[in-house]
Amino acid sequence: ELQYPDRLNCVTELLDNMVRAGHADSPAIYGYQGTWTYAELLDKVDRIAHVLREELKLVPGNRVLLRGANNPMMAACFLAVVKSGCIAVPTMPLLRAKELTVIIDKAQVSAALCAADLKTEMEFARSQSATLEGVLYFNDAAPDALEQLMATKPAAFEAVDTSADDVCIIGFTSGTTGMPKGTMHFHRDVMAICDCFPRSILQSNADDIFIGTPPLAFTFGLGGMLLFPLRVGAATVLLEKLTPESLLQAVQDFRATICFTAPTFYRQMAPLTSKYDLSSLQKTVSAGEALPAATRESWRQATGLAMIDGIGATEMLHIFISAAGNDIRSGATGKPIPGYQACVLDEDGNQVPPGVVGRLAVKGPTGCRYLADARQKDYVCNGWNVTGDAYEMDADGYFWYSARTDDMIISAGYNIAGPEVEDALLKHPAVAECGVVGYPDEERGQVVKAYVVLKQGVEQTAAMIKELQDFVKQSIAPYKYPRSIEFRTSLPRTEAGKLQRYKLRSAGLPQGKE
Ligand code: 3UK
Repeated sequence: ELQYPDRLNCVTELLDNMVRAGHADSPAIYGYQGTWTYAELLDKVDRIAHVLREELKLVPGNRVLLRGANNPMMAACFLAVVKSGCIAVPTMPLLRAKELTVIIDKAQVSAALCAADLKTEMEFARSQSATLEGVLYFNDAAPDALEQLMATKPAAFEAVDTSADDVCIIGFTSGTTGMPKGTMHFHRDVMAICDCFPRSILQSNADDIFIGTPPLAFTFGLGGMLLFPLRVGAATVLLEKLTPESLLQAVQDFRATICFTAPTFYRQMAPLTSKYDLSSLQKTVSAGEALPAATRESWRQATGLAMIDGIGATEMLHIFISAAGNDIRSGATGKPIPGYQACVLDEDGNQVPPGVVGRLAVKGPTGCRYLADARQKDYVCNGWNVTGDAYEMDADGYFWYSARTDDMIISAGYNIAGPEVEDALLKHPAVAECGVVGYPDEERGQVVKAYVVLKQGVEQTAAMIKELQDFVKQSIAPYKYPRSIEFRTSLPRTEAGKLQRYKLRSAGLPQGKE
């Protein structure tokens, strides 16, 4: 059981106490512009906290929108907001004004800290909002920029004495359908995620150097790229706009030891690894979507590393099922990490026996609290968080991913999980990426349709379609093979690297069909 004091500000624990505990001169944040030690990070955070209180007139409980790519100032702003007892509302850099407006309204945001390169959309959103007043820009040389105001403030700020169960983050889900949902998390939850996955699965320590792609606005990135390293006195490398090549280069340049990214990035990096010195790398974490066995295998062949897969969700703040080392079973996500429980439920909410596919439900130190959203009752039932994923548990307690429940393909009465077909296709040497969805069909209801990106130099021919279909029939039950295959040069993905299946489903449909 994780125990935290009733009065708790997570930034005191993650930053002030680490400086006090001897990490003042340890590197906290690396980048190509330079390094910030823990003491330097604390200095910035305290000055920003003064700006929030004295210039923006914020009081504890106010919601503060955060916008920016992964960079040191973005991290400092997040920590300052939470240290001053306010609630951080981080937003994905690519969101447009319309989506921002929805979030600002929903979270009743009163101020924003925004990277200067995202000013246009920010100003537009501000003009639409009744609640948002103060906006300050950082990474900016203008005389009214955050940096200039910080320079006038003292580098000492006493953390606001928050309760362990005061909300400190409202994380928004990317929500492909309907309104984005805000998920509320407490100071206690921040500590809990730092003390679960990193301790039992990663076993990270002060010598680690974290690196990766997930934005700090995505709780996968907020944990992996900022909170987890701070908790143990380690360093994080914060870089914007990473490509598979530049991430590998950065692993080499900063001698990173732990990498966080999505399966598609690992697939793209695997064929390039021989050009870089990756000898520093010890652990690689994959999350955001299912890790196909083919990707796990190609990564192992390229680097010798056993990928750590983990399923997390914005609702749960971070990863709750995972496995590392000898506990890894290729194809399975893993077991509930210590502190969490998981089970599989049927449509009526009853537990199903091992080997039966149903809805994944989890329970633990973190959980779902939607901000003013009727969908809360669908996500939390009898104390269990029901994630919307179809999973199966085996007799040894391992959890095997099947598909998102709303992505299951039903063809001629069969339930077919797109990711299983994707995994089969990815084992073919000509396939770089693929996405498998259901396509409406008069006779079968739906047919399995695959969108395939071929590796460079492979020709898009009818013979290749036939070859891929035969290949799938040989590796999984033949009725699952894609009756239709369409070649693409890329697939639609979110900023976090998740395949946008709804876009594939509506691609090529007659107008107005979905
Ligand atoms: C899917 C996975 C299979 C699954 C997230 C780590 O992805 C994160 O949060 P989101 O709210 O999406 C949650 C949904 O994504 N998913 C995530 N990881 C896996 N499916 N295998 C996986 N390893 O459908 C889940 O319900 O965007 C991931 C940490 C924090 C996060 N917020």
